[in-house]
Amino acid sequence: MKVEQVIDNLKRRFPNEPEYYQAVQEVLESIVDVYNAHPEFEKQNLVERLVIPDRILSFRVTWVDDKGNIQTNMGYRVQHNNAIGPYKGGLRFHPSVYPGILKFLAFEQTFKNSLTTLPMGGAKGGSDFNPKGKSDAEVMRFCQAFMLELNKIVGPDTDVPAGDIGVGGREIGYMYGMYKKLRNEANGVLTGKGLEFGGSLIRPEATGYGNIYFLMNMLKTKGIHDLKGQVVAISGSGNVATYTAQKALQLGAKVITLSDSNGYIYDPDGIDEEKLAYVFELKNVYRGRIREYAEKYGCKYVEGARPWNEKCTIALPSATQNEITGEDAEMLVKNGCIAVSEGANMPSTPEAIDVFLKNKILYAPGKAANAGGVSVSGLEMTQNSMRLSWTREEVDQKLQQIMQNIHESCVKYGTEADGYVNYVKGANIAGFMKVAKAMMAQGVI
Ligand code: NDP
Ligand code: 2IT
Repeated sequence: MKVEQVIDNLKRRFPNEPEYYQAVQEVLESIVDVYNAHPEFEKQNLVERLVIPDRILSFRVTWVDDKGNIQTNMGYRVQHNNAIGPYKGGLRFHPSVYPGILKFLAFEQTFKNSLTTLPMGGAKGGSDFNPKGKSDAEVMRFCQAFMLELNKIVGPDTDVPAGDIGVGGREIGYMYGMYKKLRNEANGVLTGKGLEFGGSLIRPEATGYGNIYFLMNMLKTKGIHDLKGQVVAISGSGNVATYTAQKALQLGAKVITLSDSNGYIYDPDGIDEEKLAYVFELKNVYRGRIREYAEKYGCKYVEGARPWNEKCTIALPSATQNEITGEDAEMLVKNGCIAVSEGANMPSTPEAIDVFLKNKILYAPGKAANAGGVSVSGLEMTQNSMRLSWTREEVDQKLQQIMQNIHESCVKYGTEADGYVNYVKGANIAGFMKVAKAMMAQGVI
């Protein structure tokens, strides 16, 4: 395999999809030596079969807004790879959604899901629908119209979507209702469902909690066993960011920042339990902006910027892709940051990753660190199949064990000659090997 050649072919076949090339390039650069050490992989052209999605469904979504106007959006589902289990991955509703974003996310998801130890393939979907400023009724009508098409290719043993940016419990509920209406089947076709109808305890918390569990595993390798004295910068203020903050607080950290797409707040006193409860309400009930936190608590708000210039010892990017540039990374390291653990998918640019690795800080890529979310989705699928539900403690215990296992896989495949653990390499090789072996065993399909 020649990485440049594979990327050039992708660029020719799928023009103007930079995030997709970026994700593929990072993985291929990590696995190229292992791949080339297995001539049977090249003989089966495994690499092309692995980087190109199995199939992509695109569709028009038509819905009626509150004023009676007829609106259209694009909807997509990218089914990337099902070598190790049913397609699995979230749905993103955001104006920036286009096939290149979903292809990068579905590609990443395949390796992430492989790392979880659970039998799940990789997929991603979504729409360029913008939920901001829409009424509940508009969101419901959009979700119903979206499921009218999506239902044709999903199913509990085929493809199991969940949430991502712009898709949380409310949207999953509306989509699940429509799926049942269309198919007359009550099953585990979606994860992240409400607790009353098959959802798993800890699923809302899982990505954030899982990221902190992964971080603790990394810190343990440096003899650090809690977060007392650590100053934590978090970006985002949605599902992942808020539960990350909650678990970090429980372990004694001082959390100083949160953000949204308009700007970030810096609270030098730390965001405590009470202030965090306000953020949950602000985000989930009023669907407000993080600026309102600064107004309520009288702290600094910086419009149009990300939090990475603030001095911290741990950074947990939890908003979106490419939100940490090379310059941001330099600043983080200069300010004494010892660990970066990614709640978001691909939040660090390639330049930022280089800075973290060169400075040999603890750096966990999203496909390892944020795998807790999809892991508990996998546990939700298991509970649905068995038609029972586990307690909070049981699910949390399983989540902790999975994050520990992922950490061990990264250490196994990512430890370098000088003892430094390159978690990027570790996660990519571990994730790849399982998918590759499954594909080889199943023939040319
Ligand atoms: P939410 O929609 O709940 O929250 C997203 C947060 O990120 C919001 O604060 C949002 O601000 C901000 N954000 C979104 N897009 C941008 C942007 N382009 N620039 C700046 N800020 C932005 O989503 P989640 O918390 O679920 O997802 C956050 C990240 O975590 C994503 O990368 C997602 O792929 C990843 N992830 C999510 C998992 C899950 O289980 N939900 C699992 C694993 C990873 P605003 O309100 O202004 O848009
Ligand atoms: O990026 C992700 O792992 C998710 N958005 C969660 C996917 C899932 O199926 O729970």
